[in-house]
Amino acid sequence: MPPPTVLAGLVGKTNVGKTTFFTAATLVDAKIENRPFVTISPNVGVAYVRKRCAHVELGLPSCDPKNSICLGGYRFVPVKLYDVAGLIKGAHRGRGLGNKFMDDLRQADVLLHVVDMAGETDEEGNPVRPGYYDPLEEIESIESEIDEWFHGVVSRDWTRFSRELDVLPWDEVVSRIARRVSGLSIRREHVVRALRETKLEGTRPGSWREEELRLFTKRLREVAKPLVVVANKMDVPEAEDNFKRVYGILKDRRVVVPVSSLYELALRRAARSGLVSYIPGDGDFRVVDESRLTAKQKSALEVIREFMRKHGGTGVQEALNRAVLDVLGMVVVYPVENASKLSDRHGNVLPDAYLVREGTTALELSEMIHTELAKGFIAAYVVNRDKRVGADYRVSDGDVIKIVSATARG
Ligand SMILES: Nc1nc2c(ncn2[C@@H]2O[C@H](COP(=O)(O)OP(=O)(O)O)[C@@H](O)[C@H]2O)c(=O)[nH]1
Ligand SMILES: [Mg+2]
Repeated sequence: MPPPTVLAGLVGKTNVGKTTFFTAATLVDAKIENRPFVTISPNVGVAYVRKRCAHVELGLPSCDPKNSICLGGYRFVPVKLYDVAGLIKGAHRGRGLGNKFMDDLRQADVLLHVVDMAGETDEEGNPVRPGYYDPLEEIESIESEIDEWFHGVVSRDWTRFSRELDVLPWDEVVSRIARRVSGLSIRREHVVRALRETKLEGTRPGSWREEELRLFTKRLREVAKPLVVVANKMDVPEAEDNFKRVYGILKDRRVVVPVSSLYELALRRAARSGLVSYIPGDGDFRVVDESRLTAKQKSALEVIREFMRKHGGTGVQEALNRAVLDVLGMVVVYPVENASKLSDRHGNVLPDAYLVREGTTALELSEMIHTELAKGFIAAYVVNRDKRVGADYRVSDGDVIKIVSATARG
């Protein structure tokens, strides 16, 4: 079973740019064979994290990606992106599209909270003049909405549930809690961490007061569904001051990325129609043929270039990368069958890039490649480090790995 696909959910109130971000992030101009990429359903699509491709690191001229894309020396590894229904106050009580929203949220591994940094939408998402609404308020109210929902789900019928726990050994207590929240894509290790960090480890859940239960559910939400702030609409002048202030307040506890989804969308569309050459995540782009551009297009592109110069890009790719690579701590590894050609058995060079959790072992990786391979696991050969390792080896970012197995296929 290949590694589970990471799910990132775009959350936020209405009119902040979720759909613009979603459309931009899932619009990739690349020749892809038989891949169910781009939009899976109206609000589920494939976006990518971007890493230097191993073929560049290893000094090879090119590669033959199958499960991912290589553009300009960067490997784009797919993740699933949800454009979640707009969230409004009271959604956790089923207001608006509350229930649909919460269903989408259940599955997410990480949340991209899209915020209108220009402050041109009020609490309910209605347009107002730029600078009118305080984005910090938006950040806090959406977060507490999510926390409320989460608390409601986890603490349902808690009194009865927790009494049953009190007679069990601690290990079993943790397992029962983990089982209770497994439908929210929460793993046991998340539960363990949240209990430890709230100093509730080893205590009797039946004796927790309401505030201790709240402390636990809040921490569990933060651990299992971390939020990254997408400070969107940074191209609007009023956004600048808001960003400085919000960043100053949040920087120690949140990843906050300045973004213009609008500019990224414009660039990806221009790239698709062949007007510019642009690799998502780059700090600049190139006009392919000046003579095909109208004066209006030219000046629009210049404005975008100016923005990118200031921020190092449009921020869309950066937000995805920070969420998946930094906040979730995922790494990219390249399994190969043929260690000398760095290829699969058909000679495709570096065909697959797997996005896996940091700390994944060589044995776990072999299970993701093929269960048969894992059954006969003998050792792994880390090609880029020229090192033979055992089942417990923890993979590092950029590893090219050949599994040596008694049951190897082919
Ligand atoms: N200036 C600016 N406008 C944006 C940006 N992203 C989205 N918008 C505009 O904000 C409005 C709402 O965008 P939409 O993506 O539909 O928001 P959603 O309701 O959160 O999905 C549209 O008019 C967009 O063009 C951005 O980065 N900059
Ligand atoms: Mg939308």
